[in-house]
Amino acid sequence: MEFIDNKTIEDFSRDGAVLCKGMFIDWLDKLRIGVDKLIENPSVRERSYTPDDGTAPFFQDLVNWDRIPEFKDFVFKSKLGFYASKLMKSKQSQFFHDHVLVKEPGSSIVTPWHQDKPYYCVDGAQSVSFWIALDDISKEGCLECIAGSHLSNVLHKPKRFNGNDLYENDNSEDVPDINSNRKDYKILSWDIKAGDAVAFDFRTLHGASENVNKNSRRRVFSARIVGDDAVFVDRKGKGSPPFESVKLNTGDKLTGKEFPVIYKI
Ligand SMILES: O=C(O)CCC(=O)C(=O)O
Repeated sequence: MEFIDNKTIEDFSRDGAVLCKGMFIDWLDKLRIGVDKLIENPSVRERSYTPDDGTAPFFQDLVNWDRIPEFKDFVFKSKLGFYASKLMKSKQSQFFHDHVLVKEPGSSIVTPWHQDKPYYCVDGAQSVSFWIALDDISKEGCLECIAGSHLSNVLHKPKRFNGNDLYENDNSEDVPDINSNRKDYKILSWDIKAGDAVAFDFRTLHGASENVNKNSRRRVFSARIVGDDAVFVDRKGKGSPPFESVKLNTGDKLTGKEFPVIYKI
């Protein structure tokens, strides 16, 4: 099946987000096994939140592709890099990182509106995250993306999902109060089936509700990829994820074993 046609590429360029139906359905079992292994044995980067209201936790962990074989297989053996190249209009795809987000049944933790780029040590206009659903997710519980927000040239202040600032002395603009003014925005969201992916640009404003489903988990594997124009940027803080082993300077081409090339024309 052809998952990315010209319309998908146009929609992604214009809106900064597009739904790719069934794109990774063949990888569901593997990714689910990988998530189970990760929860059993999380990394030092795990950042989970337990709500005060007694509802279930929100598990998060990042950069585990190199130690969870199922994730490594997915990154190198699936068509992830090929799809990313098409969407980014890039000759090559470089893996940036993986991010697992599991909202357990009924978890009340909301993902606040944010852009990913200000968290990251990478600059460039060619980027895509595939937010891959490992469970069916109704539209009310789906990732929401603001159409066109990737083109605004504004990078909003990154915060931890608990509201704490990511960087000290960060004077950048706060994310606007989107929820109080939802009618002013074109908000994209979808009814999602397990195996669907939402592809979105690192600059796109996005967020997600609590797990509206009391009976099922909301497991997501997010795969982040950059294109030909990716360069390292030092944002003067640890960033998220932190890449402590990377010793590049601002403006250097993003290279190193941390960021493998996974597709090249
Ligand atoms: O799944 C979520 O709750 C948020 C996902 C997200 O922010 C991301 O993948 O960048």
